[in-house]
Amino acid sequence: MSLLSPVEGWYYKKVSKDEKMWMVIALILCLMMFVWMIMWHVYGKQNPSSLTYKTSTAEFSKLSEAYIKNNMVGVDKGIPVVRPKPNSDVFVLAEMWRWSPVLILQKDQSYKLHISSRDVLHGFSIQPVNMNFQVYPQYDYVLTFKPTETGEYKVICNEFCGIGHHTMIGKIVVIDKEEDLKLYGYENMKKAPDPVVKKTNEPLTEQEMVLLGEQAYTLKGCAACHKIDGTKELAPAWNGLFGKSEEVRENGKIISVKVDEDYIKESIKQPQQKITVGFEKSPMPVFPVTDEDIDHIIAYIKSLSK
Ligand code: HEC
Ligand SMILES: [Cu+2]
Repeated sequence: MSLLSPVEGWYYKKVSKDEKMWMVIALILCLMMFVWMIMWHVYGKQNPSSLTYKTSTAEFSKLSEAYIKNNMVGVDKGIPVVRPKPNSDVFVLAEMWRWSPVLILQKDQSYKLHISSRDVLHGFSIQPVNMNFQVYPQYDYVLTFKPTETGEYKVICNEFCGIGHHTMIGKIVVIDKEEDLKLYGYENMKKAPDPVVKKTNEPLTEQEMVLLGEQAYTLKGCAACHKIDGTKELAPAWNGLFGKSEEVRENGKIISVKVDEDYIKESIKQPQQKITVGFEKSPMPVFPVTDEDIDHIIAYIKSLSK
């Protein structure tokens, strides 16, 4: 019971005319907006035309890697560049911390983008047009996409995904004519490493090993963190790495090691064993690379220290 009991029958009091009018107006507004929710879906082109399939990270990685390897026309700062054919299926892989590949698309042509993540949740956000799609691991999100204006669009990640989140900036370039490539600096792109065809029984030459290593660096995602220009924001740089002594933390103690084949192998297979000083807070995840890949990568890292 409250201290003062309300006057008997207060709720029977008649609603005033003004109040009634506002209630009716509010009701009409609510109904109008309700109807528009449905109309926008049909007329407003608000909802993306998309399908979603279940996949696995391993399967999607394999598909996208094979797709990129076969369609690569160049490399832009360690990220493969692909120029898909109109109406084709295009694979886009999100991973800590990059979008791969860079896409060169033709204006007014349709493409079927398959987008998925290799690790955690990312957000595929095309700027400045502000189109946003969530990218989950284990789901293949199929987005039918038709660019209608030329230009260079940034793909940023709008789900916080770790220490390198802010560096996760991809690129979609939409061109109309062949000359447009010049506007974006793609007219003489760095050529994709030549695919090396193994001759029977003959061991690969050093040069071929280095090429395959560079290809693995680009395709397997190492380039997302490891740079070859000396910058080491997210991970140790690979240039000048081979043969140098480095401070690492092993079982809590700081020791000095020489970077050689064995150390590189161990760093890739058991990244947590010896953690490079300065990167203790974000050690490297384990990547699915084969022993063969590792040999190629070692050859590539060696070639960057000559
Ligand atoms: C998500 C970021 C990230 C990616 C992607 C990544 N690394 Fe690393 N890597 C690191 C960090 C951070 C370190 C240093 C800390 C440590 O030792 O774990 C490191 C260390 C290394 C080292 C030892 C270098 C040194 O100076 O001690 C090697 C070799 C290496 N990574 C190879 C690779 C290879 C090969 C790939 C691709 C298959 C790769 N990394 C992908 C983050 C990354
Ligand atoms: Cu992200």
